[in-house]
Amino acid sequence: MERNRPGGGLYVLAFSVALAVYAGSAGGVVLHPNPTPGGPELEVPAGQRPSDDVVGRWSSSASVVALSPRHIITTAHGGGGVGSSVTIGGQSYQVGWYYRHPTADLRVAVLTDLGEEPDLQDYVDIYRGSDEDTQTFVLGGYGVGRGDPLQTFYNDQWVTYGYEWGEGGNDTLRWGSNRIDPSPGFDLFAVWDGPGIAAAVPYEAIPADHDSGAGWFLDDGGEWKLAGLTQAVERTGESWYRNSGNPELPDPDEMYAVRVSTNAYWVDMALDGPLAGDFNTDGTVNITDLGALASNWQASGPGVNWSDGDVNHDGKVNITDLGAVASNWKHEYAPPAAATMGGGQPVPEPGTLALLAVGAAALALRRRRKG
Ligand SMILES: [Ca+2]
Ligand SMILES: [Ca+2]
Ligand SMILES: [Ca+2]
Repeated sequence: MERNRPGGGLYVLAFSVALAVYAGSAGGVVLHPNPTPGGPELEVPAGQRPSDDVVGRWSSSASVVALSPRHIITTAHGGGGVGSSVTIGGQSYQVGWYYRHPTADLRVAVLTDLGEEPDLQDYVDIYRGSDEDTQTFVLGGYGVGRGDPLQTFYNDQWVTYGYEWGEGGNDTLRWGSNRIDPSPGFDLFAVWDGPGIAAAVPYEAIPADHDSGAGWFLDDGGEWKLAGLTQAVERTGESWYRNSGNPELPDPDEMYAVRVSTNAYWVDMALDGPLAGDFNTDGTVNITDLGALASNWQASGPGVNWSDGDVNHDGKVNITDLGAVASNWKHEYAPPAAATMGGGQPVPEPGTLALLAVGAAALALRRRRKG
């Protein structure tokens, strides 16, 4: 069967203002309905899933997962900048700044508060194993959830082959489940099987709009760990589990998540804080970072981010930030554990000399970009 692949027509669960303003409050991931008329929603029960306070939402766009008292992680494509709001654990915070992964669809944001420091009580560690495939995971997200059934007339009766997405915004958290299927060459992968299919798990679910950045959690010896972040689904606006032309045939929609375990080093670095001046968070302070700073030289405003060259988070890119680049010039990030094992820190270069060299290079870069 011909399948779409990420980057080749898959629907990325992106920011959607239009959906956010609709009335109504369907929510969360798309779950199959209870076959008992009037029965409760078939949602993963409390006690078999992480705490509700672990998953939040980034303004009216994506879902997020808490990793520390003040750090959240989500996909990079989900939208929302510095100063936008994140609601998690029953509280709203501001995004102070965020770190964007140099290649993967990931970013870690640091929350700030207008009054006291954020102190999230519930958060999870990341999954560090490489045995995700075939494991059953729990999926939590603030997506739009299930809407009306999609039906086709077949063998003298109406048969449901899928569901439209709901029309709510991202105001409701819902918990589903699924099984990770092996998919060589891709990150985490699963399909939305129909009820009664042998491969289906209890509370079989698929993400919908606003579930970008929603967590795929694995039970790691009794502790919930973050294994993936929802990135894309096969179809937009609706989810299928049977073939629309012949509903006797299963046709489960695909879903994808960014794998966290293979990016563990980067996530740890983002939580620890990258080197001052490492604006693209690749672990080194070099000409690429200087270029980022140079192209935003003297920029100021509430939306200025770390990636723009703002080391000290004052909303300005200026000589203070350039000084940090100079002090760490050509330095490489070392995890805290390595530093205490006698690895030592790189010897700083003579500050003034480096600052002069870096400053001259910044100006040269800037002139070249202008010209
Ligand atoms: Ca499945
Ligand atoms: Ca860098
Ligand atoms: Ca600054």
